[in-house]
Amino acid sequence: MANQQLRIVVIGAGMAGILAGIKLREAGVDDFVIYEKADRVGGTWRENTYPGLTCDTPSHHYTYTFERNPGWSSFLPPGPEIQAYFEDTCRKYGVEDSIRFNEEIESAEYRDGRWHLQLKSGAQDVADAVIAATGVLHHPSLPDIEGMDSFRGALFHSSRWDHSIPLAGKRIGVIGTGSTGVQIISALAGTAALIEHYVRTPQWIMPVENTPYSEAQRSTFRQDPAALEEAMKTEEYLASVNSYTQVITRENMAAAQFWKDTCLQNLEASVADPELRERLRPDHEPLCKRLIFSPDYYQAIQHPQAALVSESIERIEPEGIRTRDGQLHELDIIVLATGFKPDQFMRPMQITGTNGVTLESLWAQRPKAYLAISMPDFPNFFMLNGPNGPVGNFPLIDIAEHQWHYIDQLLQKLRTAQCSGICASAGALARFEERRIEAAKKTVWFVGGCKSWYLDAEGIPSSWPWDYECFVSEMREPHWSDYELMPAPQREQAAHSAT
Ligand code: N01
Repeated sequence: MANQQLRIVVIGAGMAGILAGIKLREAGVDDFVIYEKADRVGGTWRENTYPGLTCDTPSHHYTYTFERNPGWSSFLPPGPEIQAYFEDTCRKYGVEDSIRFNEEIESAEYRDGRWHLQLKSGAQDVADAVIAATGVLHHPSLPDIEGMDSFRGALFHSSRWDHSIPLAGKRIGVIGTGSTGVQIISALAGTAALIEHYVRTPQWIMPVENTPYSEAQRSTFRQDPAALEEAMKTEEYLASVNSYTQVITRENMAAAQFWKDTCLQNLEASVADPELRERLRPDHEPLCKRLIFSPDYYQAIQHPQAALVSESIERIEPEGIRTRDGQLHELDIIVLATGFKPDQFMRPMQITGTNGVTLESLWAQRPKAYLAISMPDFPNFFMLNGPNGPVGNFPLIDIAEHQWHYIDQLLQKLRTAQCSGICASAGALARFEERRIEAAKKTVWFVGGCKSWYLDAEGIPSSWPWDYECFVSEMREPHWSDYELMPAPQREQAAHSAT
């Protein structure tokens, strides 16, 4: 079948956008561009620069499968090393030349069989297909605390860290007990004159050894990629992901007990003061919120210059935080480690599909996409890490690679001119949503009854509610009967670069 040259636009140059660039290049697609609103690649790893930033996926598993990194300094990869890895990989695979930095897409409209894109800079582009790789947890969620504007010191969200402010000798308050807040406390205890952790909901903390890799190990990994793969096998990471998922889907209560016992032992063995221990003890089921992996949080919070504040926040005043018991906690810096809005995806872009259907109307109730990838009325618009994917469950790079394998098969239909447009049918999305919501209501995120970023506005968990095998199997090959194919048009191939 004839191979049709497609013009493809990728949105975002984070982990998933870079992957798309590498894979498009590998497939011989030359006519593509990646629009990136910032001035550098890296997505979440570019935006988050807070002290202690670390990924809790073992470092050797936090790479593309085709580009391992023998040089990680430790078992858990530090944020700056991850950022450097993406920058290096992007350069190595020649993707950087295809990225237009400081270009934000304002709107995308499907008209006359193609996507018409309007950029904030005033430039325009026209594409046969769009790949949205815009990330998930990137729009900061700011708390609604009275008096926040009145604070005289520095106040910022964890993903907008102000590095112009020295930390040594300062009194710092950190609000939030997710992975971010815990990592910041661990990094700053002992550096700051005082670090206070404002904990509304104590979290389960899974112990993890963050062992450094020696120069000898790194050298072995460099010289012998098989040794690296072998070392990865011994980490049994996939088994751990499977066990974790079985707790989420509540298929294996023995696994749930294992995770709970391990976290409990960590608490009992690490925190000496019984009163502090009780204030750190969670009252919800483990994994109901995103589990926290930390080698040193309990040690950090017991540092003489650290304090756990369990009293809830009344308001923020010019001098600091006033808690409900009337106490004023005088502070120089307040960090809002209060998480992200998980329902934004490529918004605030205005996206309009066929027959004037807008993304806002499709997502009026909640963000949704067939298998997290495709939406009816949005032909040739595909998402990496779109809504209802396994974000927070499985390693994100692995997810994106599987999703690319799937998307590539959809693109292949276009490349071989079997159709001019392809998207999931309305029926397929409705059936998928029904199945997904039914499964979501059986997960620990729902049954456990706690509040977390996994839940949508109606309290339904939004992440993939099935196990890893199910995800991998769904990504192997599209069920073509779930797709609508628009007939291939007889149209001229024009040159379509941004103007
Ligand atoms: O955010 P979160 P995060 N007053 O939403 C609290 C990924 N990540 O940035 O639980 C007081 O988890 C809120 O309290 P509560 C990872 O997937 C990964 O930490 O609602 N507190 C909660 O404690 C993670 O799950 C890595 O009672 C308020 C916290 O803020 C996701 O990002 C590293 C409040 C928000 O926790 C998000 O993590 C870092 C208020 N008004 C992050 N409002 C890796 O290692 C909110 N809170 C890969």
